Formats: sequence, structure tokens, C-alpha cells
Amino acid sequence: MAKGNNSEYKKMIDKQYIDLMKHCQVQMEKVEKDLPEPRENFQALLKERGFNRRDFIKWTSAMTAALMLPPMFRPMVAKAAENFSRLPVVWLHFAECTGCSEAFLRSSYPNVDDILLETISLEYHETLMAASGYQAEQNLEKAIHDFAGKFICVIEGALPRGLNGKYLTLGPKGKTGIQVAKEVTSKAAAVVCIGSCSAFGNIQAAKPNPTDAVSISKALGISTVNIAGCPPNSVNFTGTLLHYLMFGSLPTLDSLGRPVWAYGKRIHDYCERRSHYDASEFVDEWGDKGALKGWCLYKMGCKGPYTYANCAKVRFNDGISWPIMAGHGCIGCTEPAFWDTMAPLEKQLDEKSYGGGEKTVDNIGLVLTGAAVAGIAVHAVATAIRHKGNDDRTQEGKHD
Ligand code: FSX
Ligand code: SF4
Ligand code: F3S
Repeated sequence: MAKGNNSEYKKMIDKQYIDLMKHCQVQMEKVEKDLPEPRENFQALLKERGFNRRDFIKWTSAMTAALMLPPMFRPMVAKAAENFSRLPVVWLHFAECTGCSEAFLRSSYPNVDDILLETISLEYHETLMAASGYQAEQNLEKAIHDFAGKFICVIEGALPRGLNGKYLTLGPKGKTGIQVAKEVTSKAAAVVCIGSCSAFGNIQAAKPNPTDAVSISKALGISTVNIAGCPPNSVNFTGTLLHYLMFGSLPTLDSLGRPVWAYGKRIHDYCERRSHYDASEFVDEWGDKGALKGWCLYKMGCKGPYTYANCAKVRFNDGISWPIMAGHGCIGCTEPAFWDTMAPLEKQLDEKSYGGGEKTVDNIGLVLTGAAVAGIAVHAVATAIRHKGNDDRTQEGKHD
């Protein structure tokens, strides 16, 4: 009986994937019809950078798995990568350190994701473009006019609301960040926040927040896709855009606007030091015997139990390492208000303040992070989720 049910279930899942594949094929044809020709020949660029076919196949397999899709979708991931440079992108900078752009675009050891980012069709990017002043403003106006409803608006940085937004003014006309953000996002197909600053306010919004900086979502009252992290992992950004190209929609998001495929599990769930946590083998001070043996960093303030992100799986710098592998605890950089709620960064949280000493780390994690996988519809069309506003997910409202 159970066996019969299993096979029925498998048939149902297989059918869903076949339907999804059909949808993906139709969508990819639409991309080829509707969007401009690719600006770059991705395969040629890979070859030029010393990547062979085998490297590319390995990358498509890893990306397909990361996106939680079965192997049958590998050719579609490859096709989306080749079409990546068709997608028009307007990239705005507000209150931040530009570390996100730096982390993405200036990698010393570029991997396939970095090469993919090199092909991105940046219609406007303040840090990278040569134009400035009135010419830059004209470029921006032209991009949002020519690609209205089709471009992705990528945003780095929070928006200060104090002094009527005048803590942040941009361009020759001295527009406030809020004005620019409103003008551009209202014409975009989707708004993707890169980094915890645009996603949640982050360091600009940390107490006492003198400029009243807030997330894009809170400043404008719109829904955004939040690629959290300070800085975030480029894989989480490229994967989200590949998903958009493949399905014409954004991936499922958690209640904080983060793609579930990348932020659905805690650091603690996949950490390579987890067996030491379970065996109560902890580092007690920097450089001690436990540190040398790679034991758990919980007592050194690791916030991995309260932090949702895939760092342990995808790592950074072409998979070379990630914070805990390098020997420091996670500081919770993908969570709202982590500067306030996770501090001091090298000390354990006061567990009592999260519901009593008897609570386990896992329970505290749930209290802190809330219902992180409430989720927006799986394949909700990007434009349909814009401008709904969901400001209860901002850092100010979440933990105070
Ligand atoms: Fe913020 Fe990004 Fe941290 Fe910096 O632009 S997420 S401060 S790495 O640069 O926005
Ligand atoms: Fe890893 Fe930190 Fe969890 Fe220890 S507490 S297992 S170091 S995530
Ligand atoms: Fe940030 Fe923690 Fe990953 S500090 S980079 S979420 S390990």
C-alpha cells in the first residue's frame, strides 16, 4: 500500500517537473524573442578565460542543484547562462560601502559565476560606468525608457529618510536617493536588493540610526527580492537572475524576501563543525587546542544557529573558504539588524533574553529568525509581486 502511494507520489512529482520544463522551454523562447541579442558570447568568454567544457558542465550541475532543480534542468541552466547578457540591468547605489559590487566584480580568482557577471548587461552602474553628471543622468533616463517593464533594478545600499531624504542626494540635479529609487523601481520588472543594506538597512540603520536609514522595501513600500549578506555571495545573485530568465518569475521567497533556495537553511544546519557542537567540543579562547582542532565556535560568539544562508555549501572565492572554515564564527550578516541583535559579535547571545535558559540553541534560532519560510508563491510572476509592500519584514520591526 505504502509502496503504491510512493509510486503515485513519484509520478505526480515527475509530472510537475515535466510541466515545469515545458514552461521553462516556452519562457526561454520568449526571452530569445523579446529581449535584445546577447551582448557577449558567454562560451567564447569562458574559453578565453581558460575554462573548458567540463568546467562549464560542472558549474551547470552545481547551479542546478543549488536552485533545487533536478538534473533534467541542466541544459536550461546552460541556456539561461548563455542568455544572461540579454537581461537589461539598472544598478543603483545608495548608502553603503560598495563592497557588494567589489565582491562581485573584482574577484582575483574568477569562477564561472564571476565570468557570468562580467557579461551582465549593465545599462547603468554608477561605480563602473565612465559617464558622470548630466550624461550619467541621461543614460539612466534612456535605460528606464527603452527597457520599461523589462529591466531588473538592482539596488545596493539603504535609503536615509531623515531631513526629507537629503542625507543622500545624487546627480547634477541633487535628487534624493528616495526620489531616484522611486523613479527607477516604478518602471522595473523586478527589484533585487543586493546586500543587507538595501535589503534590511544594515549598518546605516544600526542604533542610533541618525539618518533614519531604512531598507528599500520600507522606504518605498514595495516588495523586493533580498540577496542578503554583507557582502552577499555572487552565486545567490546569479542563481536568482538565472531563475528569472528560466521561468519568467522570481524564486520562492521567505518572509524576509530572501530566495528560499539560498536562504532556506541555517548556517548551523550545514556547518562542517556541527559534529563538534553536537559532541560539546567548543573553542574556549582564540588559539586554544579546540581552535587548532577546528572545534565549534559557538562559545566564541558564532551566530550560525540564528542565521539563514548557504555559505557552508557555496562558500566564497571560487569555493575556497567561508567565515567558519577560516576560523571565525558567523556574525549573522544575512539577518536583519544583525549589528544590533547579534552584538557583541564575539560573545554568545544572552540566551535568557530569548525565552529562558532552558531553551536550546535551535529554539532560540527560531525565535530570532521567525517564520523564515512563509514563502511567496513558487512561481509568482515578478511584476505581480511588486509594489505590494510588506514592511513588517524590515529590521526595525523585526527584533525590537
Ligand atoms: Fe552593505 Fe553593499 Fe555590506 Fe558593503 O553595497 S551589505 S555595507 S559589504 O557594500 O551594501
Ligand atoms: Fe558551526 Fe557555529 Fe553551529 Fe558551531 S555554532 S556548529 S561553528 S554554525
Ligand atoms: Fe555572513 Fe555568516 Fe555567511 S557572517 S558570510 S552569513 S557565515
